[in-house]
Amino acid sequence: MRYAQLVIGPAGSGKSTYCSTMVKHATDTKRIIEVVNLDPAAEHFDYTPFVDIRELIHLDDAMEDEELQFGPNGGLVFCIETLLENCDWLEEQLGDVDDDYILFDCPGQIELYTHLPVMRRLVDMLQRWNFRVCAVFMIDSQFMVDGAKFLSGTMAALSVMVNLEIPHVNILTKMDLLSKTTRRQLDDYLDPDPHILLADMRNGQSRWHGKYAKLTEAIGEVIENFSLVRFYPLNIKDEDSIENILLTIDNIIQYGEDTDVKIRDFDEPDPDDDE
Ligand SMILES: Nc1nc2c(ncn2[C@@H]2O[C@H](COP(=O)(O)OP(=O)(O)OP(=O)(O)O)[C@@H](O)[C@H]2O)c(=O)[nH]1
Ligand SMILES: [Mg+2]
Repeated sequence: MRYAQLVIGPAGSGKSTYCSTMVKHATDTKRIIEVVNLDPAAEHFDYTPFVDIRELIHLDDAMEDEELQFGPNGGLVFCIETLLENCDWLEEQLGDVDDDYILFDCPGQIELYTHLPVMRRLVDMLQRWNFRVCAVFMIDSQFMVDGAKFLSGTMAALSVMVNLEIPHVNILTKMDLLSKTTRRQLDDYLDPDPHILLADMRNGQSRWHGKYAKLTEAIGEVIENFSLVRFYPLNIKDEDSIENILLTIDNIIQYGEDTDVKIRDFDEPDPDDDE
């Protein structure tokens, strides 16, 4: 079995920083985690990519081509489609190593995840190659500290979940940038009770809420009834926080399960054996 995290989320939410943080943490704990850069427009990141889409196609190739003449957004979709058409290239680059663990650092164009089929096709491909894939959706914590923004972030997370249909974890990034007071406020949002959050909106002077109160409440009920959305805070300056996130995702994709079983067999011998 092989293991993959599909690191996705809006522009600037912290995807590439997350990848380099995880690689560093893995090295410190004697684990190997590789990163594949899937952003054809990336200019800078702090990790050495194991595979880099820019070696196949760069965003400039799509934008500067006389015939294609794409803008930045269409160009990006074109690049990902080109990657899918060249799946042999990706397969060869990834090799075939059992038990490898790879983070896919994806572009920040939210349409790729909410309604276009390209990422779903990428997931299908990875699954065919024996990868167990978890979607890791980044949201900037600074945009999640009031009811309306929370609702909007939640809806984005939900549409990604529905579009990709794979195990999914939401990460609140940049926790180190929040003040202590704001961090405390954020607690209400981590395991959200929509009633409390919506009550906040109702009590505020939101014109939106006045007009669309029933809609907002219906959305709140969907979130609650399906227990779909939960957020894990990540502070990249705190090793425990990084380790917790990694453990959570490892459990979801059942990384290291075989090793656990072996250890358990050794630690807990069958009592009948003594007789
Ligand atoms: N303080 C702090 N800054 C962060 C954190 N994560 C990201 N940043 C900063 O936020 C900016 C964007 O981070 P990136 O990791 O490039 O975000 P991205 O999601 O890969 O962005 P795109 O690929 O352009 O969509 C950079 O200036 C980072 O240094 C964090 O946890 N803490
Ligand atoms: Mg990036």
